[in-house]
Amino acid sequence: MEDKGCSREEVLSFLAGLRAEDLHHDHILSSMCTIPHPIAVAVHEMFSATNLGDPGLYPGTTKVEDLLIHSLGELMHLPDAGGYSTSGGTESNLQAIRIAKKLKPEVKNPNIVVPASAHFSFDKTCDMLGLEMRIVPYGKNYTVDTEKMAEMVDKNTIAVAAVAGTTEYGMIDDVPAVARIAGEHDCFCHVDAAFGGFVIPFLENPPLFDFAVPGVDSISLDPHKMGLATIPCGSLLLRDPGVFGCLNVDTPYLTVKKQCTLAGTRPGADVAGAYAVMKHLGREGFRAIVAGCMENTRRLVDGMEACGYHRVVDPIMNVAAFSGGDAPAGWTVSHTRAGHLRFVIMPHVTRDVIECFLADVAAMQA
Ligand code: 0PR
Repeated sequence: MEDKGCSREEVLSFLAGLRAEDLHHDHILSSMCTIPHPIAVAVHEMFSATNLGDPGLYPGTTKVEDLLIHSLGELMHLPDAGGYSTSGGTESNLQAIRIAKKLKPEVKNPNIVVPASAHFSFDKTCDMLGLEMRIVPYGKNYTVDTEKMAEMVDKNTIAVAAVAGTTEYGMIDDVPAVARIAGEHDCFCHVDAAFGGFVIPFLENPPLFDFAVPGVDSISLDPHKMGLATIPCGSLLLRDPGVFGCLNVDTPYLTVKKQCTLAGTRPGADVAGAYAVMKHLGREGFRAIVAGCMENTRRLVDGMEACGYHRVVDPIMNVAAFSGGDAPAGWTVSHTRAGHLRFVIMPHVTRDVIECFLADVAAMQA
């Protein structure tokens, strides 16, 4: 930091230059984040000075968090679910598994059993909590093989997880079967719907994946992905709100005396923005957005197959993966661990963007 500051114009212009080096959203075809809804941006600014870590100072913002959690609970078929807003799916998954561990203090060598699709946040979680991570291979359609999962669970298993909207292929595990396994072994059942939570409820014939499934204990659900909120808004929802108490630490000098969250200081800005988007769009608005993303996903699949690529699975969400070639230069597309070309058709990936991309694919092959 210099001794003497710069003018506002100078600072803004310097930073605008660096921001201009970022890739443009209309060429990013593999991100699970998107351009936030304008109402989220406006509300983010309105709440920029708020800290949910000391709720007594911000009773209004705390009510907004409660409203957001209630809306998310409703979306997951349990309006009375407990929850709090996290810094994204990683924190939600970590906290869910921390709870599972606290609930089984008698297990000396704990393990968790997760699908091969599990996001790398589970690796971090196991490292931090000293857990063995047992990875269940894929069954059909890149979903977890639940028969194998049942064989891998034992008396030291503290939790099993299912993914509803896998990061690489957008698939949905058989959550009722995973919850049954958890029930039979008396362990915790966590559903990672960080991405799918804002997609699956708005599909035409959604499978059961949330608290409507008996035995699901917790859900990760990220407004900062398909919820069009500002980064880093995530959430962890619990069927039994009282269970959060097992994470409590004493916070004697704050306005509340106990805290179960991972972060101390927590933003209210993204949280209020997330609630604003849900209130503004309603289910109808989200249905329209998801329908648009699905239509664009189908167009991409048809266009890619016309160019000789092959879909790896039939997309059921707005994620598509292909074998048979690479992407043309200038586009950001990622690869799955198995080497498939992977697309996430977020709202910023419009029909025009897809047509432009497909034209480049055709030109590359000509
Ligand atoms: N669970 C699932 C199913 C996820 O897909 C992700 C992230 C997480 C948990 C972790 O969420 P946070 O990143 O919020 O902690 N999935 C994306 C991924 O790893 C995140 C992402 C988004 C990565 C945009 C890159 C990017 O440009 O691909």
